[in-house]
Amino acid sequence: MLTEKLAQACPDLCIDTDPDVLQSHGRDWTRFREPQPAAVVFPANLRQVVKLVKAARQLELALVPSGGRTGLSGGAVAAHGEVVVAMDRMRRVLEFDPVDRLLTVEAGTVTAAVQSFARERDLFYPVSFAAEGSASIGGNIATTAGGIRVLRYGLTRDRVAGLKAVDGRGRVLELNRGLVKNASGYDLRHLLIGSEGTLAIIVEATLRLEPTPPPSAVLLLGVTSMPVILDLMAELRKGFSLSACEFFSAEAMHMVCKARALRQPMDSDPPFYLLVEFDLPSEQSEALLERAAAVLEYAIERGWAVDAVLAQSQLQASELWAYREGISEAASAHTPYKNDLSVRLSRMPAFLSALEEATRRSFPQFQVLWYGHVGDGNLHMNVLKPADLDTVEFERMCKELSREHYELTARFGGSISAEHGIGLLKRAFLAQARSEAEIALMRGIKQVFDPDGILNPGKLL
Ligand code: 2HG
Ligand code: ZN
Repeated sequence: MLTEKLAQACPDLCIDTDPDVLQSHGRDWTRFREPQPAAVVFPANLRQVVKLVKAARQLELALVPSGGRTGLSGGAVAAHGEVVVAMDRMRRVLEFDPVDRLLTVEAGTVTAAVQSFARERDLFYPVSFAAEGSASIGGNIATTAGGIRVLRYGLTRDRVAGLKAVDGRGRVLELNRGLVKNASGYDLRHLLIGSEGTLAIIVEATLRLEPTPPPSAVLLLGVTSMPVILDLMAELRKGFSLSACEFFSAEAMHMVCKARALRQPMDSDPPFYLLVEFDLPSEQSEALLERAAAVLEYAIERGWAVDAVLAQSQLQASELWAYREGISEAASAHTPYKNDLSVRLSRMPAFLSALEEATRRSFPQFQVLWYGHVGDGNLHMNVLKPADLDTVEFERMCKELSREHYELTARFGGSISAEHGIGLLKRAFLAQARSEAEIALMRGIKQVFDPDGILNPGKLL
């Protein structure tokens, strides 16, 4: 048996073949593929990862790197007898330097643990999203996770100052080493970021922390249509320093309220909601709150908004955030087919209505939840499975619909994955998103890093 040979080659590596562990670690949050790994291994350090990769190369074993398994594109799914490389035992903080504001952690470190570490030292790790309590830094880097604060702080890509990783030949790469400036040739760090475990196994990351932001307020606006969201945003950007800007539809609000037994925040039931977070430093708070009231009055006069709720305390703010952050989990009961699209902000309303029209025309029976990070042009379009439809048939229909959606995405100059990655589920559509020349280059790069194709085969490319 291959796993026995692996155990012989890596005697101090923890190898698990318990059926429950194969189930739990062989998948991510997607539910369209059944996990079927041969084994799950839990390396404890860099040396073990190197040994594992070298052994896998000899034994022709495919390796699937796995972090918090919260992915939404099947990037960490092992459905074909692969060996899952779970980073659960590699969660140490390795180094922190307050002068550089750099934190080096092992790849399995949970995102929320990085946030807490920073907070305890009066610093701030800005990458934040609903799954941050389980998602790992290695996984965040593999997909260049975005989340709710991209508007101000950028993506995970913008936080990574250094990487240590093991390529498909078992070579250790130490990339960029925390430098700000480094013009010494190709920046391989950026090739690994977003490569979904297909080029190397990320073992350590050096992350850039930020100063603690000033106090903030959260404003939830009930708005009358998608296009006016952009008008409202433009108006708000004139007078406020925004750190987040999210939108969601009434259907998404209804679903969260039902799933979490929450009351709707407004008496009215507007078709869309816009949630913004803005700095509210105490010395300016009175003036800023007056300004917020004036913007709201203006928005209501113009017919853009119908109502608003303002949260100033931490507790109130988290109550408003719960409406947005609960959507993905609430939708999961409906086996959603997820689309993670992005376009330039200015094109978002026309793009959304084109997607809506295509869906209505081809599959009028499908209900769609619309939500996303409107501040950075990222639209999460969740198509919900009708209760009486078989999952396999639903996926087939959604893939058919995706062809239309991705044609529209190309026409609007957008991307078929903003922050969740291509993984297994979107692989068939890569050619609709990237040119032949780009894909040929990607294949060439893959060949250089992983000549035997043992790292996450079948994902992305
Ligand atoms: C979010 O923004 C996540 O809530 C998940 O990226 C989106 O589940 C989704 O489609
Ligand atoms: Zn998102």
